[in-house]
Amino acid sequence: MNSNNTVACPLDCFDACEANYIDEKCKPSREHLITNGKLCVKFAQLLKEHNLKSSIYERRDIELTDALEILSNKLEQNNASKVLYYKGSGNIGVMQGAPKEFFSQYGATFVQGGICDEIGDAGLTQGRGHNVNPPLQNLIDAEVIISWGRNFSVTSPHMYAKVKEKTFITIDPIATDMAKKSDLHIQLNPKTDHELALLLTRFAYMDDMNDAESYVEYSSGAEEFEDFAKSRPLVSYESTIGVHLSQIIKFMDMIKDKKVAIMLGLGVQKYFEGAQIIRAIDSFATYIGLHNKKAGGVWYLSDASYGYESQFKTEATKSVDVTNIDFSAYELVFIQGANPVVSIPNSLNVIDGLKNTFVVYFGTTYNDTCAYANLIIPSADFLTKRDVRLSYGHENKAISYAVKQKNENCISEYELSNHLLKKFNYEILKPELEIFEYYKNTQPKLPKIKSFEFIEELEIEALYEDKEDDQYYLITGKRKNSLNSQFKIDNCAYFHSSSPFNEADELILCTDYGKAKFTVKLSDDIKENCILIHAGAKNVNYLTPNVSDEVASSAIFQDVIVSIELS
Ligand SMILES: Nc1nc2c(c(=O)[nH]1)N[C@H]1C(S)=C(S)[C@@H](COP(=O)(O)OP(=O)(O)OC[C@H]3O[C@@H](n4cnc5c(=O)[nH]c(N)nc54)[C@H](O)[C@@H]3O)O[C@H]1N2
Ligand SMILES: Nc1nc2c(c(=O)[nH]1)N[C@H]1C(S)=C(S)[C@@H](COP(=O)(O)OP(=O)(O)OC[C@H]3O[C@@H](n4cnc5c(=O)[nH]c(N)nc54)[C@H](O)[C@@H]3O)O[C@H]1N2
Ligand SMILES: [Mo]
Repeated sequence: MNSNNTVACPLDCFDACEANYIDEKCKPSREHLITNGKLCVKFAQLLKEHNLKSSIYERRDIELTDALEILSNKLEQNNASKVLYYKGSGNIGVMQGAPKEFFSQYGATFVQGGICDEIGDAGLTQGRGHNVNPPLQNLIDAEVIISWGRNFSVTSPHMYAKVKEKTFITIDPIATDMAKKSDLHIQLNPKTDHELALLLTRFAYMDDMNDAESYVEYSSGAEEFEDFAKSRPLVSYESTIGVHLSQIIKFMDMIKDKKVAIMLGLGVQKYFEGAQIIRAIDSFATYIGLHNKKAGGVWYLSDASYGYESQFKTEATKSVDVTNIDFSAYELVFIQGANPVVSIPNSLNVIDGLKNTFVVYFGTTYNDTCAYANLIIPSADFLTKRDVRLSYGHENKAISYAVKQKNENCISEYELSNHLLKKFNYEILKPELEIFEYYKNTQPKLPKIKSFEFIEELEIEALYEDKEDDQYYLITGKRKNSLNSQFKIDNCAYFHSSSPFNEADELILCTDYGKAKFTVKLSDDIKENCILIHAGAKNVNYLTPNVSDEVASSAIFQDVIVSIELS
């Protein structure tokens, strides 16, 4: 144990908060810039979790040493490429990377692509070479903040608290908490953000807001982008985006001559061509001169490990797209800190596969995926292991010391990895303290944008062209009191009250990829043509495509049209 008493919230969130462990209680840190003396409801839920305290083999409690023996025997007996290593984001401390080093030396198959921000990351990187946010101070110094496909006040409440007095614009099909707090809400149709970006560029051109001076030295393709934006009749935009032009005029008025920040979120990129969509938005941002300024800029889910050298050597020899894994094709599947039964697309495919392989679950709690696990190994919880939390929202990190004695039946990611590395006579990890100190003490410099390629054409299949009047767009996003599939889950499907359904109706929803039952809830926050089902809802991913996007091998949860099965 260490005399230092800070702990980092391990949850997958932009904020990356810090607490002090005093008298066996976590108190919000007052010194940590982002935490600023407050912790959120999700952190409180995390402290109330019933953590696993015993290993389980074929539904019977066993000793940890026996569980480790079963695991290493199985790994020895199997062909390495028939072993799949699957890591989720239940804890996003850097030490979660340790098992990767074992599984890569062993030669397991890894998962490629992702189910989170990867499509947007690829799009931003195509345009500007990296995906790193500007300094937090630029946000604090902005005058107008545009929350674009991001539920800013809900999914990063601490970052929001820093800037809540600013003028806000929200671009979202749902009247989210953030939209209600905004001076302007552009309630567009899903998957039309690229069209909106072009329309805004056209208005910016007409309003003399092209800030060529700011980008001319480091960019290419600005003229082509401008011509492209001007090439379409204004009226056609209005009908496809579903937004009146008067709102666009108001938008322009609100941002003209102002220091503007765009907070981009996952909403714009959960589609097959999501990378193109986000690039179109970033091109608009460049056109009006938001990059490399002293205030404002464009934020997304930043590459949190930019500028750090990975302390875990990982070289995957074989990998498979996360969106369409046939789990049954592997003899052993090792799942760490994830709940794929609920969180990855196409639950039917996932469950069928997991039933037909040997599943090892390594995590803190008994989640939905544990029902299909042959062997469960309890991971040490965040209060009992040393770690560093980097953030994808801002440049501040959070430090975690082991402030509590670990339960003797649990094992940390670092310990499990070294145990296996030794067992297989592989090279072991660097000392834990050395890795910890490296991440704690390294302070990478945030890069400027040194080159930018405007997007010059778009090839995007519109969802609105396929949708019939009695069908709906699927919106699936985060909820205030839960963290993905953890804590209090809401399994309902939300419709606008003008829909033909009644509160509490049970409906079967279908897509080209599957179907499932949901209970109806009515809310006028939902756009008439949309259904909202939260992330973590048990059945939502029965509806989603087991198809990857076009560039990042990643999940396209919202590239579907939903029909109602008539009984
Ligand atoms: N309370 C809470 N906070 C969280 C999480 C959580 O589960 N709960 N999860 C964390 C994680 S893992 C992540 S990755 C981040 C994600 O944080 P956000 O980026 O905020 O994620 P989402 O809620 O998925 O989507 C954001 C918004 O996009 C909107 N949207 C959907 N489709 C479209 C579209 O086509 N265009 C536009 N413009 N908007 C659209 C949705 O209505 C939603 O309000 O949040 C983190 N923070
Ligand atoms: N339909 C739909 N699906 C989505 C999304 C959506 O918006 N809509 N969002 C997607 C996004 S952005 C994300 S990031 C994913 C998240 O999906 P997952 O990566 O599956 O994450 P969680 O659902 O949070 O489950 C994480 C599990 O990690 C375990 N855990 C917690 N702490 C630790 C620890 O310290 N060590 C270990 N070994 N285990 C731990 C807990 O038991 C928990 O059940 O879901 C995606 N799925
Ligand atoms: Mo995520």
